[in-house]
Amino acid sequence: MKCSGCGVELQQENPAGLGYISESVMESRLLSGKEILCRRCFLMKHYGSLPEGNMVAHSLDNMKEYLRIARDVIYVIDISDFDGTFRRDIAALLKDHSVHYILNKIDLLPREVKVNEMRDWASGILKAPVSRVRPVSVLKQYGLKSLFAYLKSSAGEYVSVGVTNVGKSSLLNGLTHSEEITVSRFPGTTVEVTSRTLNNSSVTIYDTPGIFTEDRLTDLLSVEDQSIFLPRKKLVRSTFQFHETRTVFLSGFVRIDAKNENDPVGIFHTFVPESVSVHETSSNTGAEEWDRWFGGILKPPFSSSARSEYKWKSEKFRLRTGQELHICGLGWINVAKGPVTLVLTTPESVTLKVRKGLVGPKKFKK
Ligand SMILES: Nc1nc2c(ncn2[C@@H]2O[C@H](COP(=O)(O)OP(=O)(O)OP(=O)(O)O)[C@@H](O)[C@H]2O)c(=O)[nH]1
Ligand SMILES: [Mg+2]
Repeated sequence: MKCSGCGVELQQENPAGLGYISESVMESRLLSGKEILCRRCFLMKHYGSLPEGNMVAHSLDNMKEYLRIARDVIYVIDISDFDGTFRRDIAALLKDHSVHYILNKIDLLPREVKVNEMRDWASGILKAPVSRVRPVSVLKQYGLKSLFAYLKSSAGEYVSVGVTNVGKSSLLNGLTHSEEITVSRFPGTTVEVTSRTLNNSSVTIYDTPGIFTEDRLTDLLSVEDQSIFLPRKKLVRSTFQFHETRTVFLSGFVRIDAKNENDPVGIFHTFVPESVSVHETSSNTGAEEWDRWFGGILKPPFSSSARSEYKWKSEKFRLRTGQELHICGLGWINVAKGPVTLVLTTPESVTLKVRKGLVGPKKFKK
């Protein structure tokens, strides 16, 4: 028998292993007709906690296996971390597939970004027709009805893939009006492929474990910290207008030294989850102050850790009006009035990407 939350084969021998359920719990759940969940799913669903030692990291090699399941692929992307969740290495594996892109979590974007604009923007980057790019918010149940109609008209079987925490399992629950598949704020919730047939249709979708990445800022956080970090509300916009140089910290992990090249002022916005500290300070701020603030006034990290535990790099970018710099796993900087020169100091592993702005330069004046 399989766990109805994650699809793992249930077992009663090894309490530390996947699929464990004690004999007495199994009996009582069977008698009462309640869903049969493994201990891990039970704790995640009902207590929002992740039992220790139950992490399984899935890789691109695992994804190659999942892709054998169906020719039609649903690639779920988190629009609030577009460059961290739409990945060239995954895209390369999808060459022989028919790909349908889901931009999930659109509820996190600023109100000013209209759905059609983000759809056009993404379709340009993904090099896919607009019809193949479906913006949704599973949380707000936005776009699910039309997605359902679209999927019914396109194919019979889909395999849903993506990196961890983008909402793949939530999407399948949303499409089937159920809460059966385990969803959580922890990365790596799904550990086994599981499938559902959409109500009143012959469409089957396979949900797969999320691929773990190494270049998102969130990858540097503990699993607990990642769950605190995960945004539920709209990303917070902060605006910086400056004449000469300015230093801004986004969390303890990103230092931005900005230089205006414009006359008279440069303007940029930052967009980050509400749990991230945004701190503007003097450009003379030294390494000792930063060390002291790390994990204190500059969060994340939410738990105590030292800045010296990480290797750091500094990269310089010259950005024009309308361009953005995405910090994978954190958020982005939008240049409303450039050119500006930005020097970003971040942990070495974090990928930074210059892109055409999702937010147009005239959206927010200040
Ligand atoms: N804000 C917002 N959060 C969402 C949305 N959809 C899912 N989430 C949240 O994102 C987190 C991860 O959701 P899951 O469905 O478990 O993600 P997953 O891609 O299946 O993750 P793995 O199984 O770890 O690969 C949960 O906390 C969800 O509540 C959405 O539309 N908006
Ligand atoms: Mg999942």
